Amino acid sequence: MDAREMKVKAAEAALAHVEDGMRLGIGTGSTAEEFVRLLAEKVADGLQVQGVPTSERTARLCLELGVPLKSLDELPELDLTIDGADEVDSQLRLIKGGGGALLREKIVAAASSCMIVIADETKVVETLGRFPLPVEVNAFGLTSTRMAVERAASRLGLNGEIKLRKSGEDTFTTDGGHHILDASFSRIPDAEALANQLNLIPGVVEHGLFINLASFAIIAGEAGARTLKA
Ligand code: ABF
Repeated sequence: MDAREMKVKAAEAALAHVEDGMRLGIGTGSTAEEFVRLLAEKVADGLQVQGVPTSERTARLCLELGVPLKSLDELPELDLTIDGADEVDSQLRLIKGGGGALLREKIVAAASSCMIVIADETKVVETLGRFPLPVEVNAFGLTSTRMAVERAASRLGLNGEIKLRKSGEDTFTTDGGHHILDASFSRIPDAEALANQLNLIPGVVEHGLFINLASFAIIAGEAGARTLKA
């Protein structure tokens, strides 16, 4: 089974949890896009859902495929969010934000009664951190904020390159108009401690550590899709 087939398998399994009339948070990334394609087929067959997209990219795909959308202000409480991840550990702690949508993804996930993570086997790790941690920062005082992130990480014994994300020659800008620092810590043994420290830094808008947000994960591997619960 190739990577795309695994993403489809995870998306198919997640779709089984979507009930008629649900208010759905719809994630960003290639796995979430497979979910949108399958969801659109069900909508075409009569499934009634209202979707809240976590990125402009996802919104465009939903509109193209006929998935009805509302804003989070119109639907402030969601029944279920389906979203991808860059890393998942055994406690369902996630690293997200590789796609640059972490702020809206976290807001939507937090507004949802249930969050299902869909991912292929390669995303499951014993310890978070192999994937560089995205930290969304305000454009004002960028260098000061990066230095504050370095200090906070260093206090926790975490060191590694912290790079400003680029988009070609330009600095990457999120849907919210912010920038992203990608922090390569290699291993993050205490995700909660790092999350708490990052939350204290004024210029940090959000970070890609998703803790206590996922209800469970659907992980697709060679043998099919399995459920990962904390
Ligand atoms: C998104 O899914 C991001 O938070 C995360 O980076 C991405 C993973 O993308 P993919 O499913 O393409 O691996 O939610």
